[in-house]
Amino acid sequence: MSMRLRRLSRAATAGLVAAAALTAAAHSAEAADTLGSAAAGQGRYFGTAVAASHLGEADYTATLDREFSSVTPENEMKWDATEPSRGTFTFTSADRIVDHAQSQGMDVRGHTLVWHSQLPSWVGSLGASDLRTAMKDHINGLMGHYKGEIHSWDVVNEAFQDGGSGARRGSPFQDKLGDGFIEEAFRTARAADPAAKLCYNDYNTDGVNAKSNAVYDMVKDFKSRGVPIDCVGFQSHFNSNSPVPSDYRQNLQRFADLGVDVQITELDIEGSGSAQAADYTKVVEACLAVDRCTGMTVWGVTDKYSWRSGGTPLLFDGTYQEKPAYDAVLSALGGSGDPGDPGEPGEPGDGTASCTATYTRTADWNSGYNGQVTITAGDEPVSAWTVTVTLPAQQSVSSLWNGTPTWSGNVMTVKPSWNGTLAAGASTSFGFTAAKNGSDAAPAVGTCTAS
Ligand code: G2I
Repeated sequence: MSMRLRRLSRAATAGLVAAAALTAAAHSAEAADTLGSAAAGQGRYFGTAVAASHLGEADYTATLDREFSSVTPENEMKWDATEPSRGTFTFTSADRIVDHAQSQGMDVRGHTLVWHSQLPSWVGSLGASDLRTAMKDHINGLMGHYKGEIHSWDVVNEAFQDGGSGARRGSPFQDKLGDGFIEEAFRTARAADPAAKLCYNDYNTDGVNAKSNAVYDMVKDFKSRGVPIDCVGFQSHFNSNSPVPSDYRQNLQRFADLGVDVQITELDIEGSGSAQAADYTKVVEACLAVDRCTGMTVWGVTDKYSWRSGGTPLLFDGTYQEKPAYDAVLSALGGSGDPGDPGEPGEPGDGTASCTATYTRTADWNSGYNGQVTITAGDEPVSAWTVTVTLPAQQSVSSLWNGTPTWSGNVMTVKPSWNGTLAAGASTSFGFTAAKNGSDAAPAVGTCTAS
């Protein structure tokens, strides 16, 4: 399995991150902070689980791009999605998410390499020696493909049982390879991508209890023996049966004190209104109180696509409206939801046109792809816009529609053809066909300027 060619050079990545920071700064000067920019002010990321199938929905993608600084593919990197039959890897859906995240300067969490669930049946039918080889091949296949592109990997997920025993959960890995499979997975992962943080991830480990004690003992043992582990993920799926524990912060802290980062990896809290908002506040405050709590991820953008949609557990409702929980999280992060005084400089109504640009790949084939850049006007009408798109050096554009390009090296500057005039908040887009010429990397979309 060869590493994917789309990997951005460090310089290009730094440029993207700088562009994203500029966008965030420009945005906060104009109106309210976002979750991502407010969390960045606290030295944290604020992420969400993303499903590739929703990226074509404009409101979904606009909310994602505006608010979040990190993404976790919800299902697309799991074993059944990536290696449905032995040795045959499929990355199409996961690549869509990674490409999108990179086009927005977002980090990516990898989820997950070794897990008993969403495991294709062929894995369960292997004998011990074959299973060990297959597990290592799977780790190498995924981590190799995304080498240098993943901030943190959930190397092993949910390997402990619920209940009071603190025992390991039965799985093909546990049953055939014994406790040592976790250590083998982490050692393999470190070699596969030394730049990625390696996490153990689980649920019902959010407070101090028998299960979290068992994970704690494992991490302590790993640290004492030099088994490579960098972080522990606390999924944090809460509802009335499993409320935010009163010792949440204390539990995060004791893990951090072992010398690992802690991350809140799949946060959702069923409920609504001020009660839900108060629970979200507790979680954010707990993370901010622990120096090594490096970031938070909510398990979805909108209630309507949540795995627990009936419990409305997320920050945006089914029509992408901000819920009281959103305001609570933003405020706990030190952000401001205050839209300011209309008409004041830097606020809506000040007469300054602005725009944002987002990129998606709309079609993909062996030798080429179609890209689309969507331009959205800010709080004022726009009469003209300009967007720069930097193509990877090898690629070339064979046609472009609904825009007028000029070229300088591999940078194309695109202005409107017929579609310069936009009402406040309205969108238009241009499209192009590119030849890959050996590079499948995503282009970088620069800042949108408007007049
Ligand atoms: O169960 C909640 C999460 C617990 N921790 C690990 C996470 O990976 C897990 O995520 C959920 C996804 O949110 C669901 O979307 O994992 C589920 C599977 O264990 C995901 O559900 C599956 C459905 O069961 C499948 O029927 C469906 O085909 O999602 C698949 C893709 O939509």
